[in-house]
Amino acid sequence: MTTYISRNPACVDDIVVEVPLATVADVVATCQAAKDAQPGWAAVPAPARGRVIAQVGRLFEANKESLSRLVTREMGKVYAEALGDVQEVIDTCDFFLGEGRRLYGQTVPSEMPDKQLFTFRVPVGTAMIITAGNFPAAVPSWYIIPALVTGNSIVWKPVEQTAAIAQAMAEIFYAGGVPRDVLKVVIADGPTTYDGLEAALHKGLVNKIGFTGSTEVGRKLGELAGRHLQSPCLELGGKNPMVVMPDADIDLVVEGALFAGFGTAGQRCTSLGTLWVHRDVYDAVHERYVHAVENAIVGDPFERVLYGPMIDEKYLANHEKHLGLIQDHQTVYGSTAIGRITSHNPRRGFVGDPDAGWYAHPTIVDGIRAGDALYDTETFGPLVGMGVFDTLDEAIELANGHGYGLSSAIYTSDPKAVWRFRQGISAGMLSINNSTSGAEAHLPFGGNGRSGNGSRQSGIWVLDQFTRWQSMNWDYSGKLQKAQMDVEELPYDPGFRL
Ligand code: UN1
Repeated sequence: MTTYISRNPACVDDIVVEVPLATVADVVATCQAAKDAQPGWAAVPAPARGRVIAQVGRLFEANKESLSRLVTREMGKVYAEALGDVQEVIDTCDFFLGEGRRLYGQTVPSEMPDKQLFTFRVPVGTAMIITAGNFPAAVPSWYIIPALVTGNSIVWKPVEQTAAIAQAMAEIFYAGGVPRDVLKVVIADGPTTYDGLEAALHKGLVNKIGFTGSTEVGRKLGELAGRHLQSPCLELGGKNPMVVMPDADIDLVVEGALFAGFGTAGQRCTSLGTLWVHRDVYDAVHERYVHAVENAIVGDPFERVLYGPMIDEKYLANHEKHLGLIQDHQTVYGSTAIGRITSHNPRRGFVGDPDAGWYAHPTIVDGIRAGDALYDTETFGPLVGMGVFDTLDEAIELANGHGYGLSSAIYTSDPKAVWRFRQGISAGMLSINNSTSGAEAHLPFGGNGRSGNGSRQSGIWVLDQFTRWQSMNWDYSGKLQKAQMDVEELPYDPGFRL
């Protein structure tokens, strides 16, 4: 049996868990078990399912610190952010616990007498949820919680790097009252997951795919879902722009761009991609941003640092690969070196032992232009581009031109610029005078273009991902009344004028 060893990325000798990796047959069997359990769960009255979500929320709250410590230990985000990650699960439970008492349908008038129309939300069935490692608690919960309250069963395939977090979360769900077969966790590598999912779809065991991860994998899963006439919920990459107008508050810009670019070591799908600065304030922003990044503390994620290690070796290698995209007309700032931080390639002010983990220097790449490799490549690491613009229209074009459309931001004190930006930006989410990252858990979350297929998570909007509308008409007239044909027309006078 093949196993996966999940390690602490800040101290790779610390093994967090060793888990068996599922085979294709295991994935299919897991889907079958979840499929079999779904009708029973859907038969539980929705308010009772809502109570389960309330109980789950209480348990996440009671276990917030221990789960957050595990999040920091297994995936390396700083402890304050780990607390936020878990808080987002609690917020999501708070939002959806009442949905069991709503799940509203409508009563709709019929065009004929003695007939009534209705709509109902019906669960889609069994959902396969595949999630990334950067938000190991919050992002899965955005799928799992609304899927549960609406009566679906779930097979959750977290990324292997966060296997222990997934197992701990599943135990909290079970303790909160979710039946074990209604929420199944399966740990498998990418190709096995794909093949297992393909086989499960073929057997009719999966009715919905939810995926958070790369655009490349999203495309493959989108094709697979399409072959089975399904529309997946895809939350993919981003190259999130931050536009700085000449009237921006520069202190706020620097603070926002520091968090947006380097929080979670740049491994958020909402992380800042390129900081686009108006020519009039370029030098001022550049100087202060470089100063802030150079002086930021990197290191042990349990200490007071801006960011800790990369999620694992693979993520660090990916970051190093992106450093190879830096071109001659660009200049690098932000640290004493680039690439991996080690005792031989040190970072000033580093906290902890750099050789023990997968740490990367923060890197600002100055001089980004449309057409550069770094203009339209999502880097998913501590790398922020900087570029100049002269007009807002040009900034909007630069902000949209790469085809990603997840998050975006503008810093300005001019309401006209805000509204023009809102209208022109193609991203699904925009921030005014705020970071590109840090979305709240009850607004629609999702992107367009290379960032997703337009599906939205969170809040009331995600309900459309996990339910289908069923419409019903009830004719109690005792005769066949034909729609469009047997409709009474009231007389009117078409020639009437005052
Ligand atoms: C992600 O990176 O996949 O908006 C999700 C944010 C977080 C969620 C990010 N609340 O940054």
